[in-house]
Amino acid sequence: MRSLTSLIALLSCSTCLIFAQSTTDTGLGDIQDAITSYLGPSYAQVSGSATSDDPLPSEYATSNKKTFILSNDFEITDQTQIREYNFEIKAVTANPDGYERQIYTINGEFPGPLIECNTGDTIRVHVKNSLDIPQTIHWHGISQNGSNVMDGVPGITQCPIPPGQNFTYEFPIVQQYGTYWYHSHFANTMADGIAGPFIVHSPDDPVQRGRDYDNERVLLIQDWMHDQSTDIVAALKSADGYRGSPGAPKGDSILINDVGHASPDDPNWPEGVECNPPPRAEVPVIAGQRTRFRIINTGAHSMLRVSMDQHEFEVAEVDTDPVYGPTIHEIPVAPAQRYSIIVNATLGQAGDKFKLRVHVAAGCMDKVQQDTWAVLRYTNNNEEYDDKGEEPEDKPWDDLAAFDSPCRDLDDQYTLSPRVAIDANVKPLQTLSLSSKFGTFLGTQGQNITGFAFNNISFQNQIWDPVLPQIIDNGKYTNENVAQVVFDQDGYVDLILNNLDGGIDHPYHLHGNEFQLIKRGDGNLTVEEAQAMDLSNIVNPLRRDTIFIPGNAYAILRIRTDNPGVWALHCHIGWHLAVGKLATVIVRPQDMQKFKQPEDWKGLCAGQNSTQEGPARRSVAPTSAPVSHLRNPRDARSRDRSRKGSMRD
Ligand SMILES: [Cu+2]
Repeated sequence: MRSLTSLIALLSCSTCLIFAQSTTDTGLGDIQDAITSYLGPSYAQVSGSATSDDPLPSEYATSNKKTFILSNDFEITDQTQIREYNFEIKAVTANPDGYERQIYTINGEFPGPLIECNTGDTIRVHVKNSLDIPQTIHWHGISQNGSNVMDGVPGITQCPIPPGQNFTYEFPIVQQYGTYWYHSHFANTMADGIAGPFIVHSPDDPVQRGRDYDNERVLLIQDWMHDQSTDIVAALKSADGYRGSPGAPKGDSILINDVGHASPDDPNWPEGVECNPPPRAEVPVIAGQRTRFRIINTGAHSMLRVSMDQHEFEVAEVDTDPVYGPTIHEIPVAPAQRYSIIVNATLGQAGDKFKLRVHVAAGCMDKVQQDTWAVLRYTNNNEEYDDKGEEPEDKPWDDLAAFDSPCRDLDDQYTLSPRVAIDANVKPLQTLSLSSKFGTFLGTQGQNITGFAFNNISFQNQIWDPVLPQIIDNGKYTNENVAQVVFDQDGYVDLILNNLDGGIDHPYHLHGNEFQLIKRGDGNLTVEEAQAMDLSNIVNPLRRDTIFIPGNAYAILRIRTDNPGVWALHCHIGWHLAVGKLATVIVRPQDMQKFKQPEDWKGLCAGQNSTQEGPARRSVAPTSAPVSHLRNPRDARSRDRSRKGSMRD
């Protein structure tokens, strides 16, 4: 039996995970003309060859330029409206990096369609779940003030949408603007492709089009796996782990705007399978103009560092908050974090090209170097060129971080001052802490659970018996399947996050609230120690919703409790979330009892087994071989591939 020490050692090196299913209109108007067959005709032929013997869906993923190139025709206004979208979650086939696999998509698009709106708009998304597993969609960074029931966390704020069923998410954008995104919150199926950008404009945004920049782009970066996330999570929970480790896997490749470049030389590449990477992604800018890139790390594990050869950039937004930031050569982006950077394309003319690099920050992973690049292309009007995707000259900045240098958030290295200044100038009414670590914990059934926990409770998701309706009905939540901290005061409170894992860094995300980052420090901090500090006069601290905390370190977050609700706080490394790393921050439960419980929302739970536990848990500590239905992803894939190969010939 593996000792805890060796488990932790394995966790501090790296590993992996992945998911997929079916068609509809996107709600985005003339979107169809911009949709192109994903990765060209040589792959389209594959789509007709699938049979019931073949696990790959017959439909092929599409890619939509409008997801990445925001139109200046979008009217930024305080006139509000309802923005309506149809999302069908379905499995299709895609080859984003040379390896063809089933992925999960919204409407067959990879990435999911752009949601774009103004502050004050109401978002209405009709979701149809055409997968054979349940699903939910979470709107990352949206406060859901007054609409907690729409937060999209199965087992916390709702029962998931069962296979074949529909649910409509509807919520107003209250006083917020900036760079958001949406993704599945069911197990780690986000890692199979259910994610997309969500941009909120406002005339009040201090970073203004026309004054501070000329054009806008979305830049999505992520690590990517060749196996379905369900297979990877199942393997992580087994005695053997995934690829021999219980640790979160290193990506098989890195995608930039959902295109990557896997290598058959990778030790995990299945034998006998062809590697046919698509052309590198082209990221167009307008020559002579300033582009605001809204960078979103949609990945499941890696912190990624982004740079553009010969181009410095100004950091202008952190998560959703406009900031006065540094002008730098490279920016680290942890999973789920967002940054806006402004790049001036003054080094050439239309047709010129430069490398846009993404490097894995491997200092907090397995210390194996992993990089990729896309083409930063100067254009007149986003046109394409004959040498599309071909390698630009290699001219990296000479001060890029070493691949194995420590993983640190940008605020650990530079001052980032919110442009809308808010001082932290009151004494917090309450201070509470959540301490998280990897280990073996006691489950609700008295069983041992190996995984991650907050305050010694490893999340066991009672997926069909969510927390929120229980608090609405009873004013409190008494089950012990998920850690909770309760802030019942109306004002400002402090939450201490302690990362007790020696060798593992984590990106923590708090739903429903952005927080002021009051303090970071090494070691662990008690509530008493925090209360003894003078934390009542901090000038304009950084605000954000996702923070990267190194191992054996802490952060103090200040939260304004003006948003009653049950808010998930979890690690955004999807593989860690899937093995228990989620807690709840319950804000003013007495005021939650006024919440309305929509009939269709309650209906999602109807007829389900409320005692069943969902996928985001780690079952009894593995002491025997995995059960037979948990196929070894690699073996299964090899079989699938060989069959496919012969059909193709
Ligand atoms: Cu984590």
